Order: sequence, then structure tokens, then C-alpha cells
Amino acid sequence: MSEIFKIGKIAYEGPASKNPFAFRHYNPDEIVGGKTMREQLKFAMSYWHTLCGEGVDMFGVGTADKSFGGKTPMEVAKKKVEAAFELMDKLGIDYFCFHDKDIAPEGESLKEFQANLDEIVPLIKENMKKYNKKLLWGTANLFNNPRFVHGAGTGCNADVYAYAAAQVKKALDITMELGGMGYVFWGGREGYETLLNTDMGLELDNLARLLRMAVDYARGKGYTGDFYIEPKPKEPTKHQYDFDTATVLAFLRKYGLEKDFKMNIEANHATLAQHTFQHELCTARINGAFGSIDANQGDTLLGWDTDQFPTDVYNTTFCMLEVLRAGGFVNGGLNFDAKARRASMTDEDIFLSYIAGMDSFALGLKIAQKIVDDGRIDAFIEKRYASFKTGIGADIVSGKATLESLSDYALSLNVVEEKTSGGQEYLESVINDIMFGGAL
Ligand code: XUL
Ligand code: CO
Repeated sequence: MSEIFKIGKIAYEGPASKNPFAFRHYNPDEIVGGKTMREQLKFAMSYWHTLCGEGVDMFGVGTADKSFGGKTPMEVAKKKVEAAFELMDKLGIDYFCFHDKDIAPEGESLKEFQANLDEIVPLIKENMKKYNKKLLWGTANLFNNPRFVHGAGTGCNADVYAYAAAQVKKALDITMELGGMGYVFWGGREGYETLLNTDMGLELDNLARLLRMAVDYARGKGYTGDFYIEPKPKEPTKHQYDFDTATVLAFLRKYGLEKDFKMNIEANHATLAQHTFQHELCTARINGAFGSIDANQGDTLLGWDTDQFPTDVYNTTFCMLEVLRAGGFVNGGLNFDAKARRASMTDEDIFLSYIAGMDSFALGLKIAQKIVDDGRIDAFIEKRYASFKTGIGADIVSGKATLESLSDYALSLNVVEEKTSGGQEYLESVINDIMFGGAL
């Protein structure tokens, strides 16, 4: 078969390499924290950005051609499959993620869409086997088509709701057929612009009904993977219902869905919610809801979802520290929900972007493991909360303390002052020391 990309396989050459088409830090078989880097990081390729994103923005048309030589929509879809697996193979990426609409054209009707999918899915399956690649998660695109203008699971039209359900059913069937262990709901149009036209109670009840139907259907077919919700606070709607992890947890618990759903945390979505990426990951972890990650980064000077490839090593480090604290990925992984900039339109840029992202996460993993091994950060936290280990603190933690017993205790102390430093600057310099100490 002829090659689509005129770039060879990307190998690990080590930190001294100046070859742009090589990994300097991602060494798949190297052991970090008791597992190989490829197991710790579980990189995935996003089908939509990588095979479909042509660099369109609201001021201009695409700058890259992603038809890969195909002429008709189905020919293009088939070429995309070829390109996808060649890319994953050359970059050494083991997983991919897709929306239904990324892999096959919608055509003129639901039946046509499903027939197109039925033609493409066996091709994907064949390539997965040939290249030994796995599906991280699947999803249905319930936001692009104009029919979803008022929402899909939270719209005002029952026919549209049924259409969305049909798409979810088919995307779940494909996910199961391809052995995926994750299914994502990102509520693209699930939100509102004004309460003047919105029944928020009904919309949220209906969304929960759709999620429940999806769980019942897939579990009934023997699906044992995870369902994920991907929180995002705004864009496209002003009030997205899945604002952030804490909001989604409250929603899931209200409707009894918390056992089947975990979070797919995206870095840029955290930024839009005015949280750090680490805050979102930590909130998920302490609530038993850490699932998967959409790896990218935003720009703090821009208020929208720029989906940049992640190169900020502080962020990848704090992300991987949370992943290590969570005990690593189970069904999830690191999906690059990221796109090369509109001006980075060449085939080389696709490779260079993934290399940059993968190397940045490899560095993040290595530094996070060093932070754990170094022990200064954990020791500081341990000492900071030491008063909850004995005496009155232990009574509070065990539940023995009451408001009266605490009041009596405080009166016995009479004067309480707090003069212990939080040590933020010291801790930040410890991180720099671990990252750069001895390196320069
Ligand atoms: C949009 C976004 C989506 C989801 C999947 O901001 O992140 O690509 O990851 O629908
Ligand atoms: Co995403």
C-alpha cells in the first residue's frame, strides 16, 4: 500500500537529539513508576482534529486539505482510515477516539448515515488488527448538525431527542464492536442562552433519561467499560450544563448515575471554568470519578477553547502527579484533543505537534514520579495536617467529636493562634529544584 505521509517512523533518540522527527523524552518501553511509559501514558489520537480538522476558523476557510486524495465523501472516509492508522503506526500511538461523524459522512438521512458507518467500521476493525491499535472511546456528534440547534438530550423537540438517541445507540454499537472501554458524552449543545425560553428542570431530567437509556442498553449488551462525561463550562452555549467536575458530580448523584459515569477531564475546559487542570483532576480523583483525559492546553489570554497541543511542562507534570495519585489509568488514557495551529498546515506539522505533546507528557510523567520519589511535597502535606492524627484532631476525623465537645475543648485552650506557614514559595521552589536542579 502506498504511503500517505512522507515521514518515517518516529523513534526515541534521547534528550541530546536535535532531530525534530524523534522523541527526546518519550521512550515507550522505559519503566517509570513500575510501568512502561506507554502503559502509564496510554496516548490516543483524536480522529476529528487529526483526520478531519482543516484549520477553518470564523474568519477563514481551511488551510489544510484532509481529503488524502479521496474524491467522493465515502472515498475520503476510507482514505482517512488509511491515514489514521499510518499516523498511529508511525507515531507509536496505541489508541484512538472518534465521533460517529468523523469516520463516515452523514449523507442525506439517518439510514444513509448508518449504512455509511456499516461500510467503514469493518475497515477500521481490519486496520486495528493489522496495526495492533485499540479504541480508547467512542462518541456521537450531537452538536454539529443544525437539527441540534436547541440541544440534543436537552432540546425542546422530541423528534430531535429521538434522533440523538439513535445516534448514541449506533455509536455505542460501534464502540462495543471495536472493543472500546470508554464512551464519552460531551454536551456540545446541552445548555442554554436564556431562561426566557428554557425549562431547565425538564431539560436536565431529559438528559439524565438519555444517559440512563444508554447505560441500560450497553450494559444489557454486556458492555463493561466506562461512561464518561466531559465537563465544559461554556462554548458553544453560554450556560453549558456540564460546567465542571463538581457540577457534573451533583447532576450524576441527583439522578443515580454516579456508578456508571466517570469524568473525561480536558485541560482547556478546566481553564475556561477558571480552574486549573489539576483542580479538575483532583476533584474527580477524590470523588472516585477519575476516568480519562483530553490532553491539550488553552491560552489564558484567549477566552475560548483553542485546543492547542500541550507543551507546558508544569501542567503536564501536575496532571501526571494526579494520575499517579489516582493509581494510573484503568479504562482511560491521554487523548490528544488538540489541533495544530491554523498556520501549521503541513503534514510535518501533524507529526511535530504529536511529538511535542507526547514528549511534554513524557517529561511530565518523569518529573511527577520524581516528585513522588523525592518526598518533600508529600512530607510537607503530611506534616501540615498532623494535628488531625492525634488528640482532638483524631476525634474530629473519626466522628467522635461533637459541637459541644469541640466547644469545651476550645474553651479549655481559650486562646488559639495560627502561626504555621503554608510554605507556598518554598514548595514552588522544590518543584523547580526537582525539575531543573543540576540540569543547568
Ligand atoms: C469539545 C470537545 C469534544 C469532545 C468530544 O470542546 O472537547 O471534542 O472531546 O465530543
Ligand atoms: Co474534548
